[in-house]
Amino acid sequence: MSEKNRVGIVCYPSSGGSGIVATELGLALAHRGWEVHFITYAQPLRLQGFESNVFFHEVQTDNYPVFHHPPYTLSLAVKIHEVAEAHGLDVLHVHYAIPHATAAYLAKQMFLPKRLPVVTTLHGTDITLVGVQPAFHRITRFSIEESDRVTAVSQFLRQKTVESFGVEREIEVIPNFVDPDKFRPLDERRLPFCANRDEKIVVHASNFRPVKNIPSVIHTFAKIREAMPARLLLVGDGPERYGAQELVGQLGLQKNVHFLGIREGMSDLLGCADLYLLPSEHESFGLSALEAMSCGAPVIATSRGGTGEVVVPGVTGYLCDPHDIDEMGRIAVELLSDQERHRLVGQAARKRVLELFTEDKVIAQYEQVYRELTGEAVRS
Ligand code: GMT
Repeated sequence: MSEKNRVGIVCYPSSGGSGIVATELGLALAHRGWEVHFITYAQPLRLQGFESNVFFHEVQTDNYPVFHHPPYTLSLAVKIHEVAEAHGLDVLHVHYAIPHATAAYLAKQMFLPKRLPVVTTLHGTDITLVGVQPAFHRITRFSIEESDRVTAVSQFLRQKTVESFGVEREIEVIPNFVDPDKFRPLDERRLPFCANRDEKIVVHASNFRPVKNIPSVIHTFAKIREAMPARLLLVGDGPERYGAQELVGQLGLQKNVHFLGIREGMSDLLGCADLYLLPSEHESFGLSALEAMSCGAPVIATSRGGTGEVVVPGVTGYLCDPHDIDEMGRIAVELLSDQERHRLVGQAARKRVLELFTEDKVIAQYEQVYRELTGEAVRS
C-alpha cells in the first residue's frame, strides 16, 4: 500500500460496549495498516499506551451562561471537520447514533463540496432506550437516513430500528467481535487475588445501568452461594452501584462479592471465570458475554434481545428470562456441579466464537463497507 487509508472513529470513550467495539475496531484497522483517528471527549478505555498509526483527538467544548448545557454535538462536528481536513480522512465511522451520527451529518455538510463518507453503527441503547425518546426520535431517524451506510450489531437491533423509526434504507448486520488470542482460555486456572481454590468464580461486567439488571446478578449469585463456595466479581461502575452494594449487604454476601470498579484487562479476569452472568432487561448483542465465551467461560444471559444470535441455548451457554432467579440459579448450580458438562459448554462457546465472531472475520466486513462506500479511495 503506497499511501495509507485513513479512517476517523467517533465513539464514547467510557466502559460501555459501543466504545469498546469502536476502539478494538480502530486498533485492529491500525494493525492492518490503516491510519486511525479517534475523535471523542476522552481517551477511550481500551486505548492504552502508544500504537503506531493511531491518533486521538480530544473534543473540548466550551460553556457559556446562556447555554443550559455545553453544546457537545457542535464541538464534535467542528473537531470532525478539523480532523477530516487536516488528515484527509477517507471515511468517518461513528458508533452510537446519538449524537454522533448527527454531528457527522453536520461535519459532512460543512465539508462540501469535498466528500466525507459516513458509516453509522447502531449498538443498542442508542435505538432501544435513547433514540426512541420523543426528544430524540426525529433527529435519530434523520441521522440514520442521512448516513451513507448504516450497520447494526444484530438482526434484532436491525429489526428494532426498522420498527421504531420506520426507516426504509438498508441496514447491514455486522456482529461484535473479539480477538481470540487475547480472550482465550488460560492454560492453568489462575485465581483472582481474592478467591480460594475451592471457590467458583462468577463474573459480571457492565456500566451498572438499570438495563443491566444488577439485582438479578446478585440474587442468582446468592442461589449459587447457598449450594457451594463461590465469589462474585463485579467489574464496572455506574448509577446502580450503590443499590447493588446495599443489596449485597442485605443478603449478607459482603465477603463473597467484590466490586472491582472500571478495569482494563478483562481478558485475564474472564480467563479465570467459571461462569459469566448477563441477565439484562434486554441486550442487543452482549459483547461481554462474547468475550467470556471466547475465554471458554459458560454464560447465562438474558433471553431478551439479540443474545440468541450469540448463544446457542443449552449448547454454548444459556438464555433465561432475566427475572427468573430460580431458573438461573438452578442452571448455574447444575453446571458448576458437573465438571464434564461445564467443560463441554465452555468448549462449545469458544468454538462458536472462532467460527463466527473473530476479529479477522468481522474487521474484513467493515473494510468491505468502507471500500464499497469510497470506491477507489480506499485501497485493498
Ligand atoms: O449496554 C452497554 O453495555 C452499553 C452499550 C453501549 O452502547 O455502549 O452496549 C450496547 O452495545 C454493545 C456493543 O455493540 C452491545 O454488545 C450491547 O449489547 C449493547 N447494549 C444493550 O443493548 C443494552
